[in-house]
Amino acid sequence: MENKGISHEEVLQSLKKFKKLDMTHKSGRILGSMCTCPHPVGVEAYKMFLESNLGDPGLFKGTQMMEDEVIAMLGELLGKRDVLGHIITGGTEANIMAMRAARNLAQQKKHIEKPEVIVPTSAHFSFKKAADMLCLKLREAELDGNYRMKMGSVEELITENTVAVVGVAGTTELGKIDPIEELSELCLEKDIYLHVDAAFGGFSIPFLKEAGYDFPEFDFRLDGVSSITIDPHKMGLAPIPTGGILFREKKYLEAMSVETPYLTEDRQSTIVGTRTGASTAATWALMKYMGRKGYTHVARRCMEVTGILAQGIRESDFKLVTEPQLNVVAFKSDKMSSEDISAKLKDKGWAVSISSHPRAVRIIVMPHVKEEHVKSFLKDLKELK
Ligand code: 0PR
Repeated sequence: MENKGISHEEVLQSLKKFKKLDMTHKSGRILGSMCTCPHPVGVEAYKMFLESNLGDPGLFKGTQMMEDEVIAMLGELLGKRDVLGHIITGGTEANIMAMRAARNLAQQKKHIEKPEVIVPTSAHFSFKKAADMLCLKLREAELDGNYRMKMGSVEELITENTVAVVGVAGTTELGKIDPIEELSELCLEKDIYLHVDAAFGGFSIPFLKEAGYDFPEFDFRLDGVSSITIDPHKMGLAPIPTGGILFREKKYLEAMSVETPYLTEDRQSTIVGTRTGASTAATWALMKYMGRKGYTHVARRCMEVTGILAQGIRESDFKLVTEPQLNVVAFKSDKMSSEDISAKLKDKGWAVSISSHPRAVRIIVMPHVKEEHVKSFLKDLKELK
C-alpha cells in the first residue's frame, strides 16, 4: 500500500480494468453457473442496507423486522409460515447450520461417539465441509437410474449413529429431486432428522408446481422434514451472498445457540457473527416486488428455454445423459471427452461446466440464459470438430 492514496478517478479507472477481465451473466455466455444477474430491485434494496448488521439486531430493528418477514414468506412458500431461520451467506452455510443442529440435537438425546450423516452421492460438496468441521462421518447413498437417491440404499446405511439424512431438491449437477416423501416417512418412523437441500430448487419448484408442472412434495408439508436450505441468490434473483436456512421448530436453533455477551441479543445460532442485513433487504424487496406471479414467470421461462436446449441436443450428435427435471441439461458425446467439448466451447466464448456423476457437460439454464443464447450455443456446438 502506498503512503499517499491515489485519486478517486484513478481508483475508478483501475477498477474498470479489473472489471473488463470478468465475465458477465448478462452476456449469456456463462452457462455453468447457478447465479444470475441480480434483479435491479434487489440491488437497490441491498445498497440501502449496506451498514446494517444482523449480528447485533437490536441496533437494526427495521432490518430485523424484515428478516422475520422474509423467513415467514419463505416458510409460507415451503408449506409452513411459522418456521424459524435466518438469511445467511448461501447454501454452504445453510447446510453446515442444518448439520450442526442435527448433530447437537442427537447428542442431547444420547452420546454418539462418531455421528453419521447419510447424503446422496449427488449431494453438494458443502456437506464434505460440514462433515470435516463437525466431525461427522458422511455415508453416501446410491442413486437410481434417474439419478435420485435410492431408498433401499438409505435404509441399509442407517445405524444407531445416524444423526441426519439429507435429500436434495434440485441437485447441483443434474437438477434432480430426491424422493423426499419417502425419506420423510422413513425418517419419521426411525426418528431421524431430515434435511432438504433446496438451495437451487427452492425458488423454482413451488412456482413450477403452481404453473402445472408435476413435481413431488419436498417441503415442510411433509411432517418428517426438519430443515430446508433455500438460496435467494440462485433462482431467487438476489445479489450474492444471500442464502436461507429454515427450521421447523425453535429447538433446532436452540440446539446450536451460544451466549453472546455485550450484544443486543442474548444468544446467536448463526455461524457468521457480523452478518449483513443487505441480503435480507434484497430478499424482502424481491419477494414483495416479484410476487408469486413474477417468480412463476421466471421459473417457467427457464424451463421453456431448457426444453429448447434439450431438443437441440437430441437433434445433434450429442446425447442427453438424462431427461431434465429442472433447468439443468447434461450431455456427452461418443467421440469427444467432456473436457474436450468444454475446452472447444471455451475457445468459442462459452463457459460450461462438467459434472462428475456421470461425467458430462452441464448447463444450467438460469434466467440470464435466453433463447437467442441457446440457439447461438447450439449452432457452435454442432460445428465442433
Ligand atoms: N446446495 C446445492 C444443491 C448447490 O447446488 C449449491 C451450490 C450449494 C448447496 C452451496 O451453495 P453456495 O455456493 O451458495 O454456498 N451450487 C453451485 C455449484 O457448486 C454454486 C455455483 C454458483 C457454482 C455459481 C458456480 C457458479 O458459477 O455448482
